[in-house]
Amino acid sequence: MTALVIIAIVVLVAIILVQLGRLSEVSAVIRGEELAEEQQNNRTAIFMVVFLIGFLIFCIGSAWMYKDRMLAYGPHESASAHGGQLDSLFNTTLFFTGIVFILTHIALFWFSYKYKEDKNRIAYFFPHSLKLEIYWTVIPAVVMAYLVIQGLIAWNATMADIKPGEDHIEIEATGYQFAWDVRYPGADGKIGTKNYKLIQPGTNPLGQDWTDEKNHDDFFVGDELVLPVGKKIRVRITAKDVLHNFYLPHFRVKMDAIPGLPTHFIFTPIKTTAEYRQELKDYPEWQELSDPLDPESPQRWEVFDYELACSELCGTGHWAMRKRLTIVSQEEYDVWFAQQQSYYMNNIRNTKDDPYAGQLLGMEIKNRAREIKAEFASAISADTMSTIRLKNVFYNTGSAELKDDSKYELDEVARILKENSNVKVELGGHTDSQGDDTMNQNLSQLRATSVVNYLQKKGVMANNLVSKGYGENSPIDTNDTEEGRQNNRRTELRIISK
Ligand SMILES: [Cu+2]
Repeated sequence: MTALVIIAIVVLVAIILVQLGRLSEVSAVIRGEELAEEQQNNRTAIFMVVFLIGFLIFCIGSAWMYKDRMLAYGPHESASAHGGQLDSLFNTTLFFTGIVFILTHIALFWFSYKYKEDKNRIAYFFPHSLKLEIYWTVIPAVVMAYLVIQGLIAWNATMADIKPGEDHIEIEATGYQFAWDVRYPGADGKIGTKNYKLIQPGTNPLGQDWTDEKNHDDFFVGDELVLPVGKKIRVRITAKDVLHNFYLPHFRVKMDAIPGLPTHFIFTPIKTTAEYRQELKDYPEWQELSDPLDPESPQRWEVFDYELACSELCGTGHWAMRKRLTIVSQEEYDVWFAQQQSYYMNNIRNTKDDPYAGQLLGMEIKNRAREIKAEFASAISADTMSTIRLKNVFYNTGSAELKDDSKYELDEVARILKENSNVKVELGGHTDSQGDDTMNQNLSQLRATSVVNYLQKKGVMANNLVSKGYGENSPIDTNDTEEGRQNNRRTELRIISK
């Protein structure tokens, strides 16, 4: 509405000026051309000065009025470590160009006024001035050199790569029409290798190489990226189809994402999302309702989020390339990180695409050791004598011979028992109900014995170990389904004294 009124006023003023011009033409016929022309010149000259004053007030006033909405001012001071330097570079440039802008406009319009036509004035002949030429060459050259040098210093500081061994987190952002795939490295801190030839729409969008163990714990984030405050972040930036641009405005991070030419950007967040919101809280424009139609809605500062946007016009769905970025404390980040699920383990493991289908991974072995250790610790501290199921002890079918991959769990059990030499345990063998009862009883006893023998071989004291075959007498599940029978065929470790 206000805009319409302003446009209407401008149009009306223009019509008035045109009508005045016509009026003077008519009056010229009546009063004589010369006099009319002189009056017209005087009027135009005065308009020039009025316009100059109005224009400068408008420029400076609007900059002042909207300064809190621009990056680098008021509530939008940089949220990254390098951002302040870039902001001050922009301000220095604005300072010098601002001086030139104001002086040239004053000169342009003031001279139009001062040198309006005057019949009694003769033009001054001024062919050459060496002094002036030196001034207008040297001053801009010095200012430009200063700006370029400052720019180079800021550029080198901002673009400096991570030094070898420097603590940082590396993530990867791949742009495509119209989204970002953002990949985190998982617990090993390393992003796995990829190859475009391995891209499978749906199952392997980036072409991750599953034979590379570094890929096994990598994970993707959905609509929200989470990063810790105060930590150096290196973002590998790339694209799959056309040019995109990785843009985090509040952090002054902006880099092209180019198909086939990986780029990167390094930044250190210095304000958490919560801290940034607290800063916004003091500004009236951020105290407005987030939804003007809903008086119950929270104020704008309360729902503010940092954002990742694509700032390359990459196609019709360009606007959809947005994600939230939440900056949290290191402790909150660790909690979030621990909850993330590996893409490989959830989507690829033991499918036809898994080169390690049926084999144990180094990561899984470590996880099993960690798991049994935790179970043992809680069993020892418990008041009752608890039982731990050895989920990863396997035998050859119908035999008591241990399979090779049982050793990972048993080695860990042996290590724990040697550390806790006051603890006595019973190893119990269990079968399902299929087949002959006596045979099951014997098999379970033999299996328990072979576990005891293995543990003894690994250095556990013989009088701390008891073996017992339970046959099919202690089922923990139904024997009517294959899954139930599988649960019943098991080896258990029971603490009998401690
Ligand atoms: Cu894009």
